[in-house]
Amino acid sequence: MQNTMLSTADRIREAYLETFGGTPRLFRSPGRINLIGEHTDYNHGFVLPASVDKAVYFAIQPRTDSVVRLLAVDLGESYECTVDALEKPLQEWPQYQLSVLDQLQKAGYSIPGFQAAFGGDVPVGAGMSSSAALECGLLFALNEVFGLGLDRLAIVKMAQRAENEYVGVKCGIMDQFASVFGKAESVIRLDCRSLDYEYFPFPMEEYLLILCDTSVKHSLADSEYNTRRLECEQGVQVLRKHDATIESLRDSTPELVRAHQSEMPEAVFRRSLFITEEIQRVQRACELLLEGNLSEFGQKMYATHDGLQHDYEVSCAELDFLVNCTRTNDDVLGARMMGGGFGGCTINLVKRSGAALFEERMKRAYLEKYGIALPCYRVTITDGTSELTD
Ligand code: GAF
Repeated sequence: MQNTMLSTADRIREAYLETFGGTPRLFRSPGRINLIGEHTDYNHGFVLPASVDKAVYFAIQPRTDSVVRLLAVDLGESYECTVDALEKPLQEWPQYQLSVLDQLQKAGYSIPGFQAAFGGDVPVGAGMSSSAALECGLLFALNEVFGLGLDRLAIVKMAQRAENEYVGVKCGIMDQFASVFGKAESVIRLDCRSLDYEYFPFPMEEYLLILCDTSVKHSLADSEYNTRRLECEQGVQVLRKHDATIESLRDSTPELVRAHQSEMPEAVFRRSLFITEEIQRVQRACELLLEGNLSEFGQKMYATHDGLQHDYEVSCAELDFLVNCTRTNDDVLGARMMGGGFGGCTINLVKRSGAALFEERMKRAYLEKYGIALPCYRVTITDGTSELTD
C-alpha cells in the first residue's frame, strides 16, 4: 500500500475516532481517468478507463438504531437522518450518500443505521468522478458491514441508478465501473452494452499520465450532457428508419451516419458521427496498446479531443488552450479533455524524462493566459474499491 493512501486513510480514521470513537472499518474507493472513449458509455459503446491513486476513504461502523450520521471530514460538515427518511437534503454532498440508501431501499434491502466519516483527495469538479467514488465507496462499505451479498457488478449498477434517479444526473456506467473494477497498472476496456470487460496493461515505465486541471466548471455541463444524450437518440431514430436492428449508435458506423446526413439536423449528424468514430477509436487504441505503439495511441487521443471540440462540442476555451499547448511538445504523445467536458482536466501522456519541464511550461502558460495556478496531477493506476486492512 502506498504511503499517500495510508496517510489519507489515517486522517479519515482519526477524524472518525474523534467524533464517534469505537473501531471503524476502513474502505477506499478511487477516482478514475479515461484514456479514450468519451461519451460512448450511454451510447452502448466502448470506454477505456482506469482507477487511480486519488480516492475517497470511508471509516464506518453500524449502529443499533436507525440513525445515520455522516461526517464530511474535508468540509468540516455533518449530516444526520434516519434510514427510512431520505428526503433530498439541501446540501449537495449528502445527496450522494442518501442516493445509495434510497437504492438499497428500492431493491428491498433493509439496513439499520450507521455512522461514517469520509473524505479524500479526488479533486471535486475536475472530471475524475468524485461522485461515483462516493456512491460506490459507501455502497461497497455497507455491503461488507451488513453482509448484503451484493457482487461488484451489482454495486456498480446500483450506484449508477443512485446517481440517475436520486441525484438526477443521467450518467452512463463508466465512472462507477472504473471505480469498482479498477486494477493496478491496467486500463479496462469495457463494453458498455454487454458489460464484458478486459484489462490491458498500461506501460508506465517510460511514460506518465498527467492531468492538468483547468480549475473551471462551466454551468452548461449538466444541461448540455443531457442534451447530447437526446441528440444521440435523435440520430438513432433516423438510422433506425433504414435498419430496424439499430438500437443505439453502437450499432452504426461513421459511413452509415454520413450516408444519412441529409436526413438529420446538422448538430445531430455531427454528434452521431463523433460517437461512431470514437467507438471505433477505442477498439483501435486497444490494438495499439497491445502492439506497444504508444505514439499512435497518443495521436488517437488528439483525434478524440478534436472530435469533442468541433463535432460533439463539449470542450471549452480553457481545455482547448491546454491541449493546444502540448501540440508542439515532443515529450507529449497525446492529450485531450477528459470526462463530460465544459471544464475539468485534460489527460496527457507524457515521456517521463520530459514530465517536469512539461508541467513547468503548462503552468506558466495557463497562468499567463487565465491568471490561474494550474494544478497538475501525476496519476498512477491502482486497484478499484476495497477494504483497507492493516
Ligand atoms: C461523465 C459521465 F458520468 C460518464 O458516464 C460519461 O458519460 C462521461 O461523462 C463522458 O464520457 O463522467
